[in-house]
Amino acid sequence: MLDANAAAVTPPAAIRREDYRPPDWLVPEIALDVSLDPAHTRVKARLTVRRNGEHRRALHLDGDGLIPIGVLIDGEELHDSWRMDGPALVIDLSGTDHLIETEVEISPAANSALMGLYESNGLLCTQCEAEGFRRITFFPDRPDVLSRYTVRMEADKARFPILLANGDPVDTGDLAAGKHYALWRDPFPKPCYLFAMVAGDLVANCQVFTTRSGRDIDLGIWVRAGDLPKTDHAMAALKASMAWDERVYGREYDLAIFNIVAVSDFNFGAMENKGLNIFNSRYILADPDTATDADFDAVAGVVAHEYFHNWSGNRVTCRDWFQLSLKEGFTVFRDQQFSADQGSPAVKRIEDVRALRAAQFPEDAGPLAHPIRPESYIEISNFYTATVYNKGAEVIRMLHALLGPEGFRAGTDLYFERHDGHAATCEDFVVALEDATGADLTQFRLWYTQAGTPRVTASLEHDVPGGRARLKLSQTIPPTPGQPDKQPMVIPLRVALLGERSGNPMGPEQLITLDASEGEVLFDGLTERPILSINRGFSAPIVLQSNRSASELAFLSAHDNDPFARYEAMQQLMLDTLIAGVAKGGNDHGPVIEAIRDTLTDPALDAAFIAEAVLLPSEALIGDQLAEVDPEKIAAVREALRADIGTTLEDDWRDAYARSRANRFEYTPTAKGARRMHTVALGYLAASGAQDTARLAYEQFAAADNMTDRQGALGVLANGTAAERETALDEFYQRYRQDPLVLDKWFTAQALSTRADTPAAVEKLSRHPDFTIANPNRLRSLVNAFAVNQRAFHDLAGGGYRFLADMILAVDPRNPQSAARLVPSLGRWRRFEPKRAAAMRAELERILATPGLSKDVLEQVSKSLN
Ligand code: B3K
Ligand code: ZN
Repeated sequence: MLDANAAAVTPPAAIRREDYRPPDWLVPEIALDVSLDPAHTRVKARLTVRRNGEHRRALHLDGDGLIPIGVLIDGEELHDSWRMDGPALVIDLSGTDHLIETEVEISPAANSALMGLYESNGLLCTQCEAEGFRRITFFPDRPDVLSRYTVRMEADKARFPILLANGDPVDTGDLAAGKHYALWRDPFPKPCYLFAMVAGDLVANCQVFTTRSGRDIDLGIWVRAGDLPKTDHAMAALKASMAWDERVYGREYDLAIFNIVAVSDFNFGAMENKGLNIFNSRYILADPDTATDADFDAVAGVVAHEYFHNWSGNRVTCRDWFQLSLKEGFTVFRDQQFSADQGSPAVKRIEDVRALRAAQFPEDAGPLAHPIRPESYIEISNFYTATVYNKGAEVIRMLHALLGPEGFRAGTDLYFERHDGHAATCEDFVVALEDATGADLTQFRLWYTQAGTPRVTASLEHDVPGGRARLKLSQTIPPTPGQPDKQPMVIPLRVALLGERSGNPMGPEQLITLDASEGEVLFDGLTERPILSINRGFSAPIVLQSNRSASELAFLSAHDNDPFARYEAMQQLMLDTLIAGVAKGGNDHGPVIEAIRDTLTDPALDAAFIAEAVLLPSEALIGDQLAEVDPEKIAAVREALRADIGTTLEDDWRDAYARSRANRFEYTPTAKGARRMHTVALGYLAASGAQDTARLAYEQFAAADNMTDRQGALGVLANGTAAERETALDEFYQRYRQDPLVLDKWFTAQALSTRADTPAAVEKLSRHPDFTIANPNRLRSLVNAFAVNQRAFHDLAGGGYRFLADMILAVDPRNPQSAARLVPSLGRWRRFEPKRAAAMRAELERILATPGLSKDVLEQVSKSLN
């Protein structure tokens, strides 16, 4: 029950997918004339509007916080013809075609929500997706209204020497009083969420990319002067993405110019505005001294993702926001394929699946579960989720598996051809795949409508003398909010049987499709006892329950010829061992330790893979397997296994540590693998309690010529109590205090610490002079990191829940999106043992009882309490 105060809060009405109606008015052309100034920016807009269909409805222009200074209808001030309806401007029009002119004044400097036009570090920039354009000017702010944009920008030349917008530059010139202007035109009709504008003192890394049809594209990555040396990696990734999209999807870039701007205050990773991507600087800036290998990978992945949106998102956009996964799921799949092609496909798949299990599976099992195409929302910003993005990508991956690479490519070709220049739906995408291949995807569509992670049970029975085996499969999909009953889904499972004696696969891998509640597959011609390898490559985003024993899992972890399946077998073996420890209080560490030893010493494996395979599942993932989470118990059981692995294999870890030491930084897959192994081995040495670990870690920290080794060592030290810990933290702080992206790492290392005093340390860090809730990266580096540190955040005596709720309440008035992103950590209260569950729920109720909450936080909190 909610308390009386909380119950009085009614969340704003939900918007429903089934209520979609085409726009009443189209806007074929828009001309903006923007006079930029941090405190007083004037925006004049000229819209040519056209009545869409036979109706008499007024023109409805969305606005958010805008006051019209002037409104002209076909050049005239017709005061009786327009009115404000809440934040929107409503205009009565008699004909089919009209010219509407409006003028407003906005203050980028006062915009702390970072939506619309805002100031970041002396720069003026925009973020319009999903509904930020209405904070700049009155407009039908919906993705199915596509317009040609002309943008004239005017600003003080000394302060804002660079003026950028979408499309092609048409004209520039000087004006009186130290001002100048730039005129940009974007020939491609686009929805307003793709509008962008940047003004500032920037320099560019400029290079040229020649497309396969021989067109030269001017590429520019714009940053503050000192950051230019850190842009080469992003530039290389951009060129690689452009070539990759031509080769793999047949997609060529269209404008003559492609610009990227890095900004320090940004609500998420980056934004695919047409011809002018705007990035959180953490996904552009990288050099070996300040960025880890993971950062380098993330830069390349996000640059590729935003670039790929030029086709999957911009040329073909979304009809409405329920279709978000049309562009996001598909584009995540595309960036995953790209990254796999650039490095190790197996390690990339492991990383992607780990991310899915860490972020999406809990979402699918909690109060905020929704299908990849949601049916309703209160605030669309809350639906940029792991479900829409990452599960969305898994759905596309299954289509790729079912249709095969050629069929899939024929389908995407048809999709791009058919819908180019239009706003499309997920249904359009599926229909294009069907039309191109003849496949029937009727039942597959359930992946778009049903939430929840399917549970698949697999058991193999065999009759070796008869040479036969029978694989029995069944599926259930747990209930999720609003969806108590589910229908069976189409689940593609890559399956192989391995011979226990030979260690070899018996026959080729098969793609088995389970599309009913139960299924059965027969194998014959077997010559030895078979061991089941299933959901290889994680062919379906499911939870697999199988009756495979510890020795079978250990066998697969050593012999499976699918590297991902080897990793999975090891993970399952570890999970089974850990869960037995939590549930029964006792477990046998032997099989895990032996399997790790075999992996560590297998000469056929590369270091990058080994380093992933030997890591234990996170505390959170262990909790996800249990009916009721007790974080202390989980941490204790996991620590005990870690210590045992560290101690029993100490010599192997020392060997691995010594073997993976590098002399000089190189950015190659082999060198990256070695660095990863180096820190993983150090971590296990620390877990063993070996006396010299702190010294080794500090030496690694001090001698490192790159951030991967330095941050790795700092992370290990941060968990301990040695004197070297404070020394390293101090040195790190002194060295990097001027570099915000690196200082974020300093906050995160402490927020992720396994030490008992972490809650108090985090509380103290939140009062550190370098901490600020105004910068989303800094907020995330401390607060989001703490909220995923299961043992620290859920330490009952630590006050973590109150701390997080206070943060949500402090951030919400300035930046609702940032605040709402903190809610799910508390929202999972039902998963925890009763004391913690009650304490978490009480904080949610306290938030809900606070007057003036944003729609963003209100939606997340009220759904979490339902
Ligand atoms: N499309 C943007 C995300 C916008 C988030 C708005 N709340 C970045 C991306 O997914 O590429
Ligand atoms: Zn995207």
